Amino acid sequence: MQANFLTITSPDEYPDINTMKRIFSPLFASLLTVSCYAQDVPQDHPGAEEFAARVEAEHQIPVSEVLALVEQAQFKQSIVDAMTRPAEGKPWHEYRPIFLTDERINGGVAFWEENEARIAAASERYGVDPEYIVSIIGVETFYGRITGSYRVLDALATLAFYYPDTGNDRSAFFSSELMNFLVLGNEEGIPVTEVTGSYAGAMGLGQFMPSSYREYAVDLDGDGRRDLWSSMDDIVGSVANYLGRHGWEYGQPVVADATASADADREQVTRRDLKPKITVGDLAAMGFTTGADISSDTPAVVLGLEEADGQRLWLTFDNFYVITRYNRSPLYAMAVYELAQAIRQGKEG
Ligand SMILES: [Ca+2]
Repeated sequence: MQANFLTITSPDEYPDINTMKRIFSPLFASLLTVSCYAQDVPQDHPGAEEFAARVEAEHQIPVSEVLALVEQAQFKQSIVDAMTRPAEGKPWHEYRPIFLTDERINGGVAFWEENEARIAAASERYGVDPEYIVSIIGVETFYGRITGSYRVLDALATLAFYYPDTGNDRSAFFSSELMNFLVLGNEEGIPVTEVTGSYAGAMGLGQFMPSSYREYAVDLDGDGRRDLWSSMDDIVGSVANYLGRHGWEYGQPVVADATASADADREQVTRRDLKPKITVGDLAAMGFTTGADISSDTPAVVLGLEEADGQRLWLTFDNFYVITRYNRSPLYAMAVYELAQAIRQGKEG
């Protein structure tokens, strides 16, 4: 089309206005189409064919069907950028204020009161303290106010096929999540080219990744569908089921303040391996004690977090570890703990 335009060179060949309209209207129309709908042009992605072959082999979805969906995924630089600067990179004293706000605490009390019966039902059924169900939904999406505006298909394909070089290549994880997402679409009739979520592809009020959705989402309202976007019963039930299945123990401690003696074995202080293996009694013998009333045979970990004025120590227990199954960061789990306490206090008023 542009080549035709350039061939009009001499004045007497210059077309009249009606001819111009005939030439230009389709030209502008097509330019307009290209600029408005550029995002919908199918894209080839590196590794997409190999990925499609794996999906067919493992889940019997034909290669052609997989490729037709994956080609609709759009690479998003903003997703790569978000992945390279997660909030979990901040020190605790900067991370904490993001979540421990009056608005989020009061929002949690309101959310709990609005959903009192279903939260109580989920808490009882799955054996999870109710304030933690509320707190996780509060930290994840501010009780549904921020569920993410990225197309999940774009997020997962971008991170599966274009994972940024951060020294920790998680492309295989996102490739597996993309596979689970396509399977989820097949199994549950979720419109995979439409649904939105976080930049990492987490969905709904509880921000479930596709593999978690398939494994842990529940149909608590009994309508035959697991809907983590709009069924509040399914949402609170699924969060509770997730924690319950990962070993939550109702009414058991999550964390306790800790102090270290001058000769304490500082090697025990960690932020990485949060699975409790050493008992509170043995940790006391190594110099770490707590003022809380915790049985000496309770397994614990000594966690150190940076406050503005230096490191603060905590003992964390099995329930804290269960929260890290939702998000590996100890900052995340501590925010969930503190928000849960504040919401419970606010509710009991
Ligand atoms: Ca349902």
